[in-house]
Amino acid sequence: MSVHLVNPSDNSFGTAVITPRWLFVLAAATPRVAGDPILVDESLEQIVPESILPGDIVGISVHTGNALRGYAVGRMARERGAWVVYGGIHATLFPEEPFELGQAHAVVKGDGDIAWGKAVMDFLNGTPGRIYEGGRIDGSQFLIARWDLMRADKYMWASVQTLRGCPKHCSFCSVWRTDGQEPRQRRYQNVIEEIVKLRQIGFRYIALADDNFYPVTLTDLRLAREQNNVAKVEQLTAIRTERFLLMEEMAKLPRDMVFFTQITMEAAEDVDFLDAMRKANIKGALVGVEAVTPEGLKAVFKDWNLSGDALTTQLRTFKQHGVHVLGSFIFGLSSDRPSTFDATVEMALKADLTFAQFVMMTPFPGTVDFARWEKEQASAPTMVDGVPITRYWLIPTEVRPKMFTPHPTMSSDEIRERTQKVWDRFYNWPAIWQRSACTPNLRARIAFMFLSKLYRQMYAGTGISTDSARRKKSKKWARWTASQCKRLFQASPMPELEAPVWDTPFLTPPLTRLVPVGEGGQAAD
Ligand code: B12
Ligand code: SF4
Repeated sequence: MSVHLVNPSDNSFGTAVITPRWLFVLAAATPRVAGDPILVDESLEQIVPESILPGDIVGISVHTGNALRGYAVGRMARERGAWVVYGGIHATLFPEEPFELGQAHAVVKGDGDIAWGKAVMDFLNGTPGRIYEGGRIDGSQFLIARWDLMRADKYMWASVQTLRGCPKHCSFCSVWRTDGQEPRQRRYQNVIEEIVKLRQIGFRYIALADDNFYPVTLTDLRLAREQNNVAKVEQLTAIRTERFLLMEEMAKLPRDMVFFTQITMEAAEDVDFLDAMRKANIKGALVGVEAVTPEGLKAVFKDWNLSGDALTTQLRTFKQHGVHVLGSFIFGLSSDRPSTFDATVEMALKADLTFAQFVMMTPFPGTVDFARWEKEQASAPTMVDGVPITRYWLIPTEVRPKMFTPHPTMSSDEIRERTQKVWDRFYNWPAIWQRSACTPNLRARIAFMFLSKLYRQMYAGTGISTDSARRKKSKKWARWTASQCKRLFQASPMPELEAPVWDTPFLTPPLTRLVPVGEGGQAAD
């Protein structure tokens, strides 16, 4: 009997940019009695059906974008006699769907760090459950991933999580609903130990796969103080202190390490935090700008973001403190007009952003936007290929519309074309050349230019283009560039690197006691 963990994807590139962290975390959660799991990342290559034998256990992770492929993998696995278990954000939000369409035996909702071990043991003991409630576990229980099972030559960046959850409540985002508004922070010692393991095997580029690396703002603290809410002040201060402790330890890691994370714009008001990030080698962050107008920000419940000149100044502050910004913008908001596209790209260029992404409004399940849209569609649902549009992830990709919610003044073709032009303008060669001046030498400058083009192809060329010839060409180009870029990220292993010896008594979370494992079974390292 073998355990397989499958990350489904229709697009296999042979190389991937970032490791899908869940694979390596669930590998750590797999009871030892079941042996080392076989990890299949379909963004590298498709699963080989013959590798699955009767009695095997197949764990499949689905987010909304890959659910259809995930269900195909599950049906195939069940036909071959395996036990099929689903998990991930989409299965958490729609736990019945994998039973209806993916031949599931069971679904794990929420965090898998503990629940997966229980599910595997139940299947091994012949007493399978149907729904496992993984819940939202405490940060101290997050597992250290099994990086020893990774094919290190296949990825450019590894991913380590330092916290889950986000106190904000943006209308297009499901994180605050699924992962909670209470930041669940991991012990910094665990984070450092994991990073050290990655550097030992030759990874120096690491994405901190957090929802929001800056969970406590100066405004939060001020308001709690003004309200004389002592407990709140203490709680916020503890979270903030732990952030700084983590960054202090990161600053002691080899200087060639490069970290990237996701953060809210308010961090620009907290220069101590930005300086600590720079010292910790967190060289870049995705900042959700979303919209450049006050109306657009209001529409996405993000009116705490700035607009106009104040926005440009705030974004520039990151770079002034050594943190490059990947600005993220959304097009297709009801307040957008044709002029919004030019205004956005002009602001992105003026604000000195190192990278930018321009995504089209997508109502993801679990969000306020989705709930509103589903309600609107309830009485007379639009159907595509026999599927209600509010279940768009079940529409075959060839006929799936690129935009789902109608815009009051622009057609979706117009929005798509204008979005494409914005990408073209931000990533034209002269603009990239100018931005590449931030690199230390010519070699790095050329690498920067290739990376910019790769990013543009991976995110824009394939996603928003309707022309299939153009899509095919950009995929081919992206695949070639990805294989070239991979080399830029490889570093010599440092097997001699040691994790710090902690001054304060520190215990690895008592995982073996938390996971109900069978005889001889163990949850993690
Ligand atoms: C880091 C990250 C990225 C990174 C890295 C992606 C990668 N290769 O891993 C980047 C920046 C590249 C990215 C891109 C995108 N992302 Co993203 N991303 C995240 C983020 C912040 C963390 C993911 C992560 O690594 N978590 C750490 C692991 C350990 O947690 P986990 O995946 O949740 O897995 C746990 C449980 O879910 C469960 N579990 C998961 N799978 C399984 C399987 C089984 C069998 C079991 C038992 C349990 C189980 O157990 C795990 C451990 O507890 C999440 C937010 C979030 N809170 O999930 C968004 C998130 C997943 N992303 C999202 C989106 C929309 C995207 C993009 C489409 C954005 C865009 N417009 O381009 C792209 C799509 C990329 C793609 N094709 O997959 C949405 C997905 C919404 C949805 N309903 O599907 C999320 C939830 C954020 C949001 N704003 O709502 N993303
Ligand atoms: S978009 Fe970012 S800031 Fe908004 S709720 Fe989601 S994770 Fe938090």
